[in-house]
Amino acid sequence: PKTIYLKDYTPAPYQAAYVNLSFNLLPGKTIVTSEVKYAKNPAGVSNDLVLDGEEQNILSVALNGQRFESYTIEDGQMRIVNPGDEFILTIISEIDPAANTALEGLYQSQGNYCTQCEAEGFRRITYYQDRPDVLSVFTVRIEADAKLYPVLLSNGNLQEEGGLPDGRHFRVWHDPFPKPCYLFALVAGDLQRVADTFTTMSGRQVDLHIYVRAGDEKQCGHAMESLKKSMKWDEEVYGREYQLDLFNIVAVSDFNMGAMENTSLNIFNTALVLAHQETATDSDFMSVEGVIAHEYFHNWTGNRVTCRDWFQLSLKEGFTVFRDQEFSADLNSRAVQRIDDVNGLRRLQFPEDGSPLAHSVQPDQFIEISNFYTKTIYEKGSELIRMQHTLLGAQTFRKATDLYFDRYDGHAVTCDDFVQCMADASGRDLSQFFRWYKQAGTPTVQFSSAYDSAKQSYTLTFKQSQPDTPEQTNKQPLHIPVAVGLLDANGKEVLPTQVLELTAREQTFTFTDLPGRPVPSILRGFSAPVKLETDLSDDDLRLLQVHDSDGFNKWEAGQTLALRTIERVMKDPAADISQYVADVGALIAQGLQGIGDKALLARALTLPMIGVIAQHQAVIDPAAIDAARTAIVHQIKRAHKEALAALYDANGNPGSFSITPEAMGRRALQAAVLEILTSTNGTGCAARAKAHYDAADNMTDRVTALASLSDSSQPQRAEVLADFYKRFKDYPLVVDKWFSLQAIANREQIFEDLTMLRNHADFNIKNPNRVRSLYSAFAINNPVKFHDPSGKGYAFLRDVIIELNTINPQIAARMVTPLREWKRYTPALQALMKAALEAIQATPNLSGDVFEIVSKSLN
Ligand code: BAL
Ligand code: ZN
Repeated sequence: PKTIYLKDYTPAPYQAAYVNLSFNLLPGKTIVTSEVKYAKNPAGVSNDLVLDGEEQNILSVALNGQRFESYTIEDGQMRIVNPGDEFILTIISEIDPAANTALEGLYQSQGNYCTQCEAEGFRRITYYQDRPDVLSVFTVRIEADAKLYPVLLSNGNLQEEGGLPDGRHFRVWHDPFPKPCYLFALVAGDLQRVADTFTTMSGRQVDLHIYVRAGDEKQCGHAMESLKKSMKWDEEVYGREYQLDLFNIVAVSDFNMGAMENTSLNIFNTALVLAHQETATDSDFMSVEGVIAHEYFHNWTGNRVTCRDWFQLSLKEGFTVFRDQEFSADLNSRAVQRIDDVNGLRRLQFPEDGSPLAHSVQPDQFIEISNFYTKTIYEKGSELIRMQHTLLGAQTFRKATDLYFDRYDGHAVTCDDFVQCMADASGRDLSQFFRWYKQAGTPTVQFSSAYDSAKQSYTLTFKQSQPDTPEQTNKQPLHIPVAVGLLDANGKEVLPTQVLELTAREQTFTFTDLPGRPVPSILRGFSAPVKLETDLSDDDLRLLQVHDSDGFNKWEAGQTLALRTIERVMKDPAADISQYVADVGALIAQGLQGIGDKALLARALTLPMIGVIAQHQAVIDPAAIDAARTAIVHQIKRAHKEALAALYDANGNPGSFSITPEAMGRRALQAAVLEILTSTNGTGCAARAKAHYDAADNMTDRVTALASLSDSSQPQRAEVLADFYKRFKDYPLVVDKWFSLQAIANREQIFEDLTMLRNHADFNIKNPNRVRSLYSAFAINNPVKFHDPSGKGYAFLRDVIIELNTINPQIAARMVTPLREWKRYTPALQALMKAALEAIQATPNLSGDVFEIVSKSLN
């Protein structure tokens, strides 16, 4: 496999004035005719037209209407030497969507046709310059059997439609906005349409259509509402209006990603469209809202302004994640949103940043771009945008994004161009800030404080450091915004939030006129994606946990106390943790008095996950972390059983379902309390969890009950699982949950369970959702059994990666990631993880996708 470097970028040799595509969908094959008018790009450095193409049989090539054979094909590229300044190239080829299990290009999902072209799927449809800086106007004709495929869709507006002989029909779609081919989409199928409209800020009416399989229509309401809210939010917050008269969303069951932002024809994984109280959890509802928004927001951040090359992926993804996170924060609870986003970052991105696969937000090289749809590009990328928002302030940031859209609408640009707009609009020098894009690894910020009572002044000293990462050492200091507030000894805020800017390795800030030693609230709202090393005492943290006006830091103080307690118990299982247990009791008491937000209390009562705790360990031993964590939960239960039961009862189901933040907060609080109450897995626990299940009128409560039973050996576990399957066996997304809830069980029989699930009639290796529901759930969310000392967990994952390597290389490569941090584990686990990676590496015909992840992991 070949490495591609950012430094080698040169503009495309040819521009495409228009692209006319014609698809004839036939049984067993699809004939694709592509007619493209090319013109030499004045900025190009070569005279050769080089077209990417894979997995297709060329039937004919014509240049300006004349049969043409003077081309070469080598390594997936067609080369035509010096074809002229302007010409029309027509290529007719044959592809086989039914045989396409990689789910890239044109493929079939449950009989319907759909496409996935980002990043490099278009080359599996026709020969083309498959790169994002070639923008063109697409016209697409689709012809198919009218009965089997009544719905024929592509990007843009419907131009023509009609019947044809032999029960066939056709439609022609035209997208007037030039776009890169990765945004091309086609759908042909037997689908039902749910329709609504949105009136834009300039008064234009846009038709909104969601297409799903018959029977799923009643699960589309939430997605439609989310779409309308997204369109309005983008107008209000960014001044961005939708440009076409139609916006389509199509839901498909077989999809590698969550969703795809193809211009005016978003294609979604059903998991991120369908939502109904009986089949979707609160977290599913939130994901649907967030991802509908994310894909819609791409219309401006990604589509209207696109990426010059794939090294700039975070230009659109980081910015769009930031936009969807802020949208969700505005619609729901800002503090809860931030806590959940940061938890995700710490659990999934920080490990990536500390692994052999660490890469910068604007990487310098890759082998397979599909491996770079990572937490770093997306989530850390979003943090980079957030920091610029913090540094500039909301108003100037908006001025800068206006400038960005004005300057680059219709262009393919770079992360550097984006930051330059921030600099130009604010008049600030952001060259040091740009290091965030180039330096991989999670920085550490240490702080210490000193109070001078004579001078009534207080100093905060910060030191920043950057870890070495593959091919990057001796890194430069970063420009880090640290939001700080100060509280007095009674918890009263004496200094509201200020943003301190760290630019040197060590920096001191002085605050004056403080009659007493203050307690600092540092990194409010998690203002930078760093590991903060705090010298605050437990008493200071307790004060922040009760009084901080910043919701995130209030929670963070409690998590830091929990981490300290876990570390204490890991060192000494008999350690006295009564103070911590009493603190939790105070939180429960507050909850019983109805003080505070229930969603925040739920999060405060949840100890850090094993993956987050692991980030603080020099050598990771998941079983040891789990033992300490569980021992603490047991102590909390023992000390506060009655109060917890009362808190559980006080937050019972009121009988009318809604997804307001209050209702979700109540369910989350009951779930957090139930988790503690059922942690000992005895007969009383099982009875309590079963009662929760029996009383449930929604999927959130059912999943809460099942999660509480999953580690249990009591008979209720099997009863509830059987009932759940029987009720929902016709709902694939719920059957996914049934697989996951068993895969995450930390119980002795897990390996027999996994074998049973793998051999279950409902398991389907070709369906990414099902594969993830079993294998990712196990490898990511069952850390104790995945890292079982027998090595059985690693072997289970290894075998599916080898099997998927030829079926769906993208998904296979994704499955390797839980093994990549092998060097951080105990020597015995390291050896087993390494052996699993080596066995994968030794597989014949290893795909480029898997090769890249495995070989970098082993480096
Ligand atoms: N562009 C790939 C899917 C997404 O990030 O929206
Ligand atoms: Zn995206």
